[in-house]
Amino acid sequence: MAGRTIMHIDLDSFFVSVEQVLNPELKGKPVVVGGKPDRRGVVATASYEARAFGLHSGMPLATAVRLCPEAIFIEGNFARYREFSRKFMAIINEFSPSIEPMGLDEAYLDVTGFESIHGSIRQMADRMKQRIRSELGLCASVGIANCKVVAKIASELSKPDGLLEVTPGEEKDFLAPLPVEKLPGVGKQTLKIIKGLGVYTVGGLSRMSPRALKTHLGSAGEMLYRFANGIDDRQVLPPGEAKSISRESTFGEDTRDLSYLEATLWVQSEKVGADLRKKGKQAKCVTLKLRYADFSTITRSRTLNEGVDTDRAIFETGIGLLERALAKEKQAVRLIGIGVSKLVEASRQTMLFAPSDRKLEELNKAIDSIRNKHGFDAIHTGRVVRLRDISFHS
Ligand code: TTP
Ligand code: MG
Repeated sequence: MAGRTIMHIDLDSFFVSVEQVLNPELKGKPVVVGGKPDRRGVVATASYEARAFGLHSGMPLATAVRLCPEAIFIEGNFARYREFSRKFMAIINEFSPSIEPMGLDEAYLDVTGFESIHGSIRQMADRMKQRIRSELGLCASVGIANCKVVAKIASELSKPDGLLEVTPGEEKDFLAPLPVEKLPGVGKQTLKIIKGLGVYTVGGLSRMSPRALKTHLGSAGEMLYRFANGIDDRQVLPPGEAKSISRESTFGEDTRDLSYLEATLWVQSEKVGADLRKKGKQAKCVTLKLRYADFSTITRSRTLNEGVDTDRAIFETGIGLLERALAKEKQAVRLIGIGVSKLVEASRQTMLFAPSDRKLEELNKAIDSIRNKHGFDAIHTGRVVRLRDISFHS
């Protein structure tokens, strides 16, 4: 995926900064949001003045007050943070319609080609930072790179009030000296395993063989290998452009009754199919999820040559996967779910449908329109009689 430009933007000490805007007396002081220090609980965030004393998110409040007794402790007001977050997202959304918000105070933007509007991507980032400062009173840090993972690390390293651009081609050199825990996805457990291999830097990780990483870390190992080498094909996905649609249900009692499992799968397929058609998409992959009585969980996927969006196609693919899975496993099932992914735009005009498929499509449309008007339960197809006691959650 050559030639993309990705921006990652993240507000500095977000909760605390909002408090400082609302009460300017707090500016320039060590401030902690998370609760009063006589309470149990942890630091949600600390101002950079407080971080100088070693305070950080997740630290017990009792420790924070010991390290920095003069810090001002605030309970916090989540509704206010949400309001600032909404305005922040609205500002960056004016710069690009294609943003992917991550939590309250950060977002990715695909800004490929935007230099023609702003002179350079750096200038674009400067303008965004200025607007956020003048309209919200908040400071943002920005990372610019050819992929998400490098852009995110760049914004983090540039903090506070930073702007760091990684020149295309220099991703690996930029990452190499960093400690491995800077890579997203490296939690405590993973870090322990990686250090056990004698690897401490991202550069060290990038020189491992991908096979060895897979052996020690499973599929996460493959991802970390790519990240360590500055390779990350993940797209910027605006909300609503979901990558997958799924439904799952947990049974009141574990079961191996095939007709019961099938009936559940049918209702789920109808819901997934309806969502898919509402979005105008078709799916090229169907995934079945099963959790057994001992809580072990498996997923089984089938990739299809053509995109599908009928309930029947989703259901039948799911049943095939179910039968194969149950043939290998004797335990009862406690959870079943079905999902679709690899979504593509529905392109009916160019597809040749067998007459029976076209009938199915019409049937689905008719059922969708009844349910849009009167709710999902307004109409039931034959398979759901036995399902009254299952509660669905998506
Ligand atoms: P972050 O962006 O991780 O942290 P931050 O904005 O406070 O500081 P900076 O980006 O400059 O390093 O998280 C955003 C907000 O999310 C943060 O202000 C408070 C909240 N948060 C928690 O409540 N608990 C946590 O463990 C973390 C990491 C964040
Ligand atoms: Mg932040």
